Amino acid sequence: MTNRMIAMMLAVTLGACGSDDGDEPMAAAALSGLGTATMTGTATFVQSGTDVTLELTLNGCASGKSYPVHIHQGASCADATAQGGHWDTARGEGIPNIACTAGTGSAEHTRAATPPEIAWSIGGDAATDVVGHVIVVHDADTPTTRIACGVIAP
Ligand SMILES: [Cu+2]
Repeated sequence: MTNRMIAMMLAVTLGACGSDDGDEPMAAAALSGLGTATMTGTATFVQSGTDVTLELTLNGCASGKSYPVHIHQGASCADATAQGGHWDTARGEGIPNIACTAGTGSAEHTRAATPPEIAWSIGGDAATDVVGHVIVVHDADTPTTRIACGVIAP
């Protein structure tokens, strides 16, 4: 293999995974516990084409438990009123539960552009934009109880 070939391969590799090329919108949320809950977590959203992929990690969860998580319509984690209900109902749902092992757990979910009723975007049309909503983790045993929350920001 010539040096020129190696240089070309390197350029292709760097181009494919470059994080500063500006064409992959990103957003994130730092989750913290609600009330007396001490759970923390991170949520990152990356848009690739029309697909938006969420990666969510929890720390301080109870091993063996499975935690429901949704995007709620509100813009604040201050209280349950600010969080509101599930964002556009079905649009905020469909994220897999987070299974907790050894105090930590993670989930990944990719949302496609179709069906449009549940599509996500990052900074796109207001109807689909995840930014400004909150991501909420519910108690594993009492799902009506909200135990962690984070505001999704660019
Ligand atoms: Cu919820």
